[in-house]
Amino acid sequence: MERTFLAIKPDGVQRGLVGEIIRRFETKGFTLVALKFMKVSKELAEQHYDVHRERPFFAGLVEFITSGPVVAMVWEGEGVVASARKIIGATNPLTSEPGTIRGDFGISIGRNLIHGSDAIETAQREIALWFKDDELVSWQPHLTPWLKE
Ligand code: DAT
Ligand code: MG
Repeated sequence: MERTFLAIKPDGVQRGLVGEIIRRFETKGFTLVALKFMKVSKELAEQHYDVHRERPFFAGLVEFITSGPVVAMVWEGEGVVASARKIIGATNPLTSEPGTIRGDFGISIGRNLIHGSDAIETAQREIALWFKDDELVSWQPHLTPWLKE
């Protein structure tokens, strides 16, 4: 089953949006597989954002993501990677569609509330980076027959 990695960034935590953000994935019908509240080390932040290492905003991004606690999560479901990206919205909250998390709650690209994996392969890499195998919980929600035929 397809899985994605999501992380509520320090601004989402500081602004008291943890419940609101998790609710959107939960009520959509995706399945929570793992969740932890944690401070991010510089090493983990740099590995997570490795593809952006040469970008001018890299240092600021690492500083921001390590500046306070985050909520790291794995969610499961058919098409969850692309669907979660839609629920999250475009990278710059100023132009994200209303109805998306970033569109509803943000105004700045450097404070865009949540990370979501951008592809299935990226999700696999990020899940392995942030979670140990025994932190991932496989379970069968009783809701499933009411969500899909
Ligand atoms: P996304 O988080 O939508 O996948 P991304 O992978 O292109 O976006 O960039 C990772 C994060 O880096 C993004 O959430 C916010 C920050 N970022 C991206 N472009 C930026 C820019 N031009 N200035 C400042 N921060 C930026
Ligand atoms: Mg990205």
